[in-house]
Amino acid sequence: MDVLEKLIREIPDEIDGLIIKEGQNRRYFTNFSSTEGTLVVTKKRAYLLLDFRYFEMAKKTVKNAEVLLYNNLYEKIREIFKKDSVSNVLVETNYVSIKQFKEYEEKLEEFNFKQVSWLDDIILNFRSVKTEEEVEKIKKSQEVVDAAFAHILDYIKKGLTEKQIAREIENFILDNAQGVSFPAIVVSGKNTSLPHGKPSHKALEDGDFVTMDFGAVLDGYCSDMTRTICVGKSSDFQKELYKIVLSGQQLALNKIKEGLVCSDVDLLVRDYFKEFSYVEEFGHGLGHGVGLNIHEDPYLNKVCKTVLKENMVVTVEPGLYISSKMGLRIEDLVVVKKEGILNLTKSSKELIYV
Ligand SMILES: [Mn+2]
Repeated sequence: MDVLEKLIREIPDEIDGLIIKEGQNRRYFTNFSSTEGTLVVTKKRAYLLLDFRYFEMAKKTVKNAEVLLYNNLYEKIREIFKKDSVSNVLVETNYVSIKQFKEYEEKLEEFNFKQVSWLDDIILNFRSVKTEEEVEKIKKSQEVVDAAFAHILDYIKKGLTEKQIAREIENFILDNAQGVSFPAIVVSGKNTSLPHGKPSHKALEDGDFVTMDFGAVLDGYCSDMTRTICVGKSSDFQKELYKIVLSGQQLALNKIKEGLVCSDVDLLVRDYFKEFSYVEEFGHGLGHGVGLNIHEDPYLNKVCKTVLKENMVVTVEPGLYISSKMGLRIEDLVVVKKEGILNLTKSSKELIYV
């Protein structure tokens, strides 16, 4: 069933109308991307309100909502609400500022605006479970970053700076996708102890770990991967640390399937690292959902009690960071299935030397 149709069916009795403003939410429901727009949903149908810039294009492509051109947004919303006998309206509490909310109340005073999180919750729920088309788009997006990794292995060598490598990764992604899903992280040597360090002018030296974390946006959908490689020779300690992180990740990859609670998956890896006395060294969550946004529900962390469902797409990215010495992270992007996972990341995870 169409997601917008599904949303209309689930509107609670006491609500008659919804206003959806946030760009990715609008895109999710209508498959139409625009910087400005308003999706108005009533129990009868959905309306996408656009200005002159987008109207003609949307009219041609949007199938599941009536596309309307507006000059005065509030007048247009009033028309729709009157026609469809709306009195109680929900807006997105996550995105609507207090100022904006007051404006709705003032400009559309005959309607009753409510601030409850039902709308935000249901949108997050919907978006966390991907359709087959969405999975396909994320898969294609991930293929670009796998190719970017292969490309960077040819390029990377001692003497190049973190910034040069980050730029090379980003250029590759820009040539092969719509954009990057976040600025590429490339850190080396001591800088690898910072999970989200910024690429610097530091050049790669013998014995450095190099952690590269990057992603693409293709057809609106994000991808995300991390690999850590080694320059020259690695110490026994580096080999050992790499092995622990990799087996921690493998543990989670073997276990993840529909029905597990997110925080339990995180705990599994956390407990495994504890066996090696690493606790503080794994200071971030195990993973996060990926879709139209690079970070979205569900989160594989200590607090997320979401139960994994088939076709949720999550990263699995354990890391260990030894303060001001070194660190490493390995990240794959996977689709949750009934009996396991589909790993979208194809790049090798053996410790690669350059
Ligand atoms: Mn990630």
